[in-house]
Parts: sequence; structure tokens; C-alpha cells
Amino acid sequence: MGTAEAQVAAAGDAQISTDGFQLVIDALKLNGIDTIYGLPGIPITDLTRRAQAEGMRMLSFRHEQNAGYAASIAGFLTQKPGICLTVSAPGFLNGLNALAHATTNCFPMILISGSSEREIVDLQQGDYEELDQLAIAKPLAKAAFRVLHAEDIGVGIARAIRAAVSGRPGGVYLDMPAKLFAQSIDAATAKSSLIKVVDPAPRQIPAPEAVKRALDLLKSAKKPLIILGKGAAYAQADAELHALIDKTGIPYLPMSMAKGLLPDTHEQCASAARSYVLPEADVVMLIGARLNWLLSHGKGKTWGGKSAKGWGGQKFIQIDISPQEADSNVRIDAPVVGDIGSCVLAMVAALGRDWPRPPQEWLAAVADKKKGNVAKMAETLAKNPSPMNFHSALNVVRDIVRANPDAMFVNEGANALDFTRSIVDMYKPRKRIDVGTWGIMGIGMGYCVAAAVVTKQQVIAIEGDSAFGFSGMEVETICRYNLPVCIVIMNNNGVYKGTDVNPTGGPDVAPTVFVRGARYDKLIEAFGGVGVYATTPAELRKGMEEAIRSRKPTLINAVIDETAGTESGRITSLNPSAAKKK
Ligand code: ADP
Ligand code: TPW
Ligand code: MG
Repeated sequence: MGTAEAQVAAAGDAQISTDGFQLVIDALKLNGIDTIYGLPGIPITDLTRRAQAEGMRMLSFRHEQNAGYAASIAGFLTQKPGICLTVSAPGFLNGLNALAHATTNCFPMILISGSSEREIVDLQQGDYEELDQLAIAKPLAKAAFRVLHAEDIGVGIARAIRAAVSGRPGGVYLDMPAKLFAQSIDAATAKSSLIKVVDPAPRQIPAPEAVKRALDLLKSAKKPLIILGKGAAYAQADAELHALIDKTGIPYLPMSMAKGLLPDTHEQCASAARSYVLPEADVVMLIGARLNWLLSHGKGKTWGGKSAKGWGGQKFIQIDISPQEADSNVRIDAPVVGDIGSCVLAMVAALGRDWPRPPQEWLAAVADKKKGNVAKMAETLAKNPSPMNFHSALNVVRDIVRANPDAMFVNEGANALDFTRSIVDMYKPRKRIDVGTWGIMGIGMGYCVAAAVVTKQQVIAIEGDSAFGFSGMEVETICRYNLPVCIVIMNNNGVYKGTDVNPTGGPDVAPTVFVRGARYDKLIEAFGGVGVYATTPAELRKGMEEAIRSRKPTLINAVIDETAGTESGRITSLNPSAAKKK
């Protein structure tokens, strides 16, 4: 089947018809979308086939959740909505988790699901895979639409694209009943119904008075701090951010997925002094970072507050595209609403030539704290205990990433996440992708597939053994598409650690414990990938170097001391039973 355009040209009149399947493909392609992450079945099997036949990259997964996560992170990396395609009811629900994840993380994504017949669903007459999907998706999506007629597909996809990428990005649901795909429509009408979205994410220029208010406050600071969040990474305003950091000389703290916006080794990077700078800073400028749990809501002990919810005394500037974000947790003294590129550009322009450097005492104090903490960490990393622990394994990963700064870096787990985030430096923007705002397990293999497909770079994934299990079957997908992915499983035999015991002495192991000494490396071998069993840092290094040299799908089972982790990793304080024990 050719494109609607070709059919019209061939017919010379409007008699030739096309169908809903074709229009979906044409509308996506017209808007520069060339990849679909999905899983076939009624009613979208032919859509997957025809998308491939029309030159789109149609990536088939083993579970919709992983396809959805892949689509969501493709959206983050490209600023175009990642497309996830699923079948009705159960397929839709499997994909829904990722849709909610995209909305929560401000990633642009469109979940397109086939659905059952409206007449039957609405009368609850028990159709095949009957479910009122639109109603269910609505509260979890930034927007949700249903298309009933082929001539509305162009509008439906245009609206979905705009909703996903404009303003604060998010997940959009597009409901497409089975009948829609088979509807025939004459090709000329079809063609003219398509919309190429003009300027889908318009720049949002900040008000000059907001910029001035922010800079006046920043100038008054004795101990200024900048916090970069994943919104800053998403915005792809790297040059503007560099200029701001350079010209102001202010120490900055990258949130997890903002690591590498400037190299973590940058002189002004305050990551190694995080617990010092948060309570000490007097003016904090947030750039694309929310004051949610990941920043202790901007108050309490982390910020130097006297009580759990006490204000630490900081003044806040917040640069964000969402006008509703300010004051969500604490007072924002200077909100700057706009897209980060435009806001930071306006600030840099207004800094002038004589912008004062922050007071030397502040810079020296931050540098001093950093030095102390870096030295302590270096000492720990230099140890080579047996069995291997998180630190000695991550010392290797840190070297490998330093030598391969273009590699994409996927990370999930508890200890496997927290230690990695603090030990492994990133050097370039948008390389680190991880559990995000919810701290979810399961993003791993979906992210690996999308990262490899979108960037064509080597992918390195550092996975807790539990975390890996949520998407482990997608190693088949990675092998099937022969993607350059090196998965390292930090195998400590369980969730947090492998040492819990069943207090009853019964035959079931404790709920956090897995099969001891599991050979995850054999799993990938089933699909033709390379499995490596590593019990020492040297073996891990050799395995990673070989994976990167060969670009073959590789899974390294890194055997970690099962006593090495702590409950909930770094977020023990959020765990009610752990708190009770204290
Ligand atoms: P982190 O988890 O890294 O702290 P968050 O996800 O909490 O980051 O915050 C990201 C913020 O960035 C959101 O409030 C979102 O509205 C904002 N944002 C996303 N894209 C842009 C953009 N292009 N310009 C400005 N703000 C943006
Ligand atoms: C979708 C709860 C948080 S961390 C974790 C779970 C199950 C696994 C930790 O074990 P892992 O890491 O990966 O082996 P390590 O190094 O500490 O041993 N379900 C979802 N998301 C979350 N966050 C959980 C459960 C959880
Ligand atoms: Mg584990």
C-alpha cells in the first residue's frame, strides 16, 4: 500500500480509497515520527506490519510496559513524543504504567491503544477485551482523546502531539477503536485531513520583570546555589546553561538525570558536598527541578530546618515552564515561567559584564567539603574486598564511563542505584537515564532499547538483580535487534541484600531473598547474546571492555557481597518499618 499521496497521484481523481491504518501511519510520518515501540495483536497487528512496510522502525517488545518505558524515554531524549502501540484492555493496561510514568516525569509520550467497539463497551455487553480505556487513561495522562472516524485521525494525532510536547511535557492517550482502522475513506479527503503540526512546542519567553526579580535576588546572595533538574536536560539548552554557570561562578547541584549537563568533574559541581550546600545555601535557583520528595520538599532537616517540615531560611528562584509549579512546597520568591532555553538566555543577557562572583568564603567552604568527601570516597573505592562489593565493582564502571563518555547509561535498583549515582561521574548531557520521579523498578531494558535505537551509541545498564527482573525478558528484544547494550547485574541475591531469613524457620525464604547464586548470565545466552560471570573487579572490567569493543548484546552477572546493601538504599527514612525500628 502506498501513501495516501501516491494513491491520489495515481488515481488522478478522488475515487481511490485508503483506510484508517494508513492514515495513522501517514499522520505520524508527516510529523517526523519514525519509530513505534509496541506489541502486536488484535486490532493493531496490521498497523505494526504496515508501519514497518512504510519504512518506520517498528520495535516489538515482550511486554507493553517495557515498550511504554522505551517510548517515554525516547520522548525525553528527542523532544518528540515517543509512540507506544498496544492492543486493547490488557495490553492497554500494561502500557498504562508507562503513560503515568511519562506524565509524572514530564516526558512527551503518546500511548496509542486499539480498543473494542464503543456500542458494546458502553452497553457493557462483554466484547472481546472490553474496557472503557479512555476513562481509565484520563486521570493518568496529560490529555486523552478518542478518534471515531478516519477523517479525524489527522486531528487526533496533531492534538496528541501538541498536548505531549507543549508546555510541561507529558503522556497522552489516544484511543482507537478497531473499526476505525478498517474504515475506508477516499484518498483525497484523507490527504487533506492530515495536519503537520506547526511549532508543536512554542518557545515561552519569560517576562522581563520576572528575570530582573530573579537576578536581583541572586545578586543579593552570600551563598548562592543552582540546582539543575531533568527539565534542564530535556530542554537541550546546554550552551545557555554552560554560559550561566560559567558567568555567575555559582556552585551547582545536578539532580540524577541532569548529571553530565556539565561534566560532574566541573569545578563548580557540588554533588560531593550535597549535604553541606543544601542547608547552607541562602538563595537557591531551581532550573527544571521540582521541590518534590527528591529534594525533601525544600524544607526540613535536609535544608537546615529545625523540624521535619521546618523552613531552612532559603529564598528560592524557580525556572519552570509550568506556571503552577511555584509554591507547591515552599514559597518561591522569584518564579520565572518560560522554557529553560529562553529563560536562561534572558538571564545570561541580563547578567552584564560586572556580575559579581559569589563570595570567596562560600566557594572555599564548598570546595573544602568536596575535597574531604572525594578523598574519603577514593579511599573506599581503592579497596578490593572479597567478595566484590558495590564500591569495588562501581570503581570499574566509573573508569569505563570516563573512557566512554558518549555511552548511554541506564540505572535502576536501590543500592545498585544510589551507589552508582554518587560514584559514577557523567560527562555529557542526557546520558544518564534512571528510575526518575517515582523511583520505579522496571525501566531498565525498555530504556536500553530506546537509548540504543535513538542515539545509536553504546548503552551501559547498571541493574540491581531485583530491578532487572521487572524487564528481564527484553534481553531477547535486545538480542533480536542486535543492540549494543551491556547490562551489568549487581547480583546480591535479592532486594537490598540477600541475607534476610524467614523468622518462622519455614521452607519459604524471606520476601526480599532470591535464588542464591542465580546465573543471570545464562539468560542472555539463550538468545545468542554474550553472558559473563564476574566475581572480581578485573573480570568485570574485562567483560565491560569486551562488550564495548564488540558492541554485542552482553549481560554481566557481577556477583556482589550479599551483605553489602542497606534497606531501601539511601531512602531508608521513607520506609515506615525501618523508621519504627529506630
Ligand atoms: P528532577 O527529578 O530532575 O528534579 P523534575 O522532574 O522534578 O526534575 O522537574 C522537571 C521540571 O522541569 C518540571 O517541573 C517541568 O515542568 C520542567 N520542564 C520540563 N521541560 C521544561 C522546559 N523545556 N522548560 C522549562 N521547564 C521545563
Ligand atoms: C514498580 C520497590 C524499590 S528498590 C527495589 C524494589 C523492589 C529493588 C531493590 O533491589 P535491587 O537493588 O534492584 O536488587 P539492590 O542493589 O538494593 O539489591 N515495584 C516497583 N517499583 C519499586 N520501587 C518497588 C517495587 C523497590
Ligand atoms: Mg539486589
